[in-house]
Amino acid sequence: MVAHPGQVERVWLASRKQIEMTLAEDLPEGFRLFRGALSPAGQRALLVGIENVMLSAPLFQPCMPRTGKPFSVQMTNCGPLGWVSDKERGYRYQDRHPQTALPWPPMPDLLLELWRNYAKASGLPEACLINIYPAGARMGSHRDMDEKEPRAPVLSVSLGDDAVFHIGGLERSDPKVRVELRSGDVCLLGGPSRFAYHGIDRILPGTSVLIPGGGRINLTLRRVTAFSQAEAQAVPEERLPSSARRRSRPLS
Ligand SMILES: O=C(O)CCC(=O)C(=O)O
Repeated sequence: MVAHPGQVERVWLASRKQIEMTLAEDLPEGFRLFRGALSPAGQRALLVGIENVMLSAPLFQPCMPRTGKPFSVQMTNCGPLGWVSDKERGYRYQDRHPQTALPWPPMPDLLLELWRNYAKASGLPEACLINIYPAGARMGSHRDMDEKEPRAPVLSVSLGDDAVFHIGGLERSDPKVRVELRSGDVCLLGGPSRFAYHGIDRILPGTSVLIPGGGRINLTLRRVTAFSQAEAQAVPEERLPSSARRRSRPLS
């Protein structure tokens, strides 16, 4: 049977009732974890979409600015912009793949659907950074600071093996909370947690059979440029810093 788009969507996205939403009190404000947001069929469909992206935007090995030390993850991107890093020019977004010089391929529709469902942000994401973690890879604690729109959250989707993720505060020395991210989980760094330190301590090999050969893929959807005036008007009240909250009537 060929499903029409509405049916496909219901199969791919777990229903709200199936999602175990973690709202533990010790999670930083604004950080949300939606366990199992993507059904097993949705995970397989997304994996196929990402494999297609990698055919036209091959994986590359980013390097630290200045030292040139290679990351332990490989990366690629989809969407209008992609995040890259190299020794000479450092962290940045650009509209071309660093090796092929071709534009990044478009984001699979399913990612945009997840953004609409969970980010609850105005505007669209402009970059999806794809991180590939073999067993033994990690990502050091860092803040996502290269984007120009603080009102947009970062939405993260996990596929494959479980990972130990940590998130802290705005200072590197702030206490950290650790959560296991599993295949199909979606999490959101928004509000006060948008610029919190976070990273991946380790991958737990053999915990998923989704990716042939094992390993983990993480996708982060990001808004890179500042909202247009119309997009800014549509930002939900809770995403505004308190100084910018709208008033119901103008002050006289
Ligand atoms: O792999 C993850 O879950 C985190 C990825 C991350 O921190 C990033 O891409 O900035």
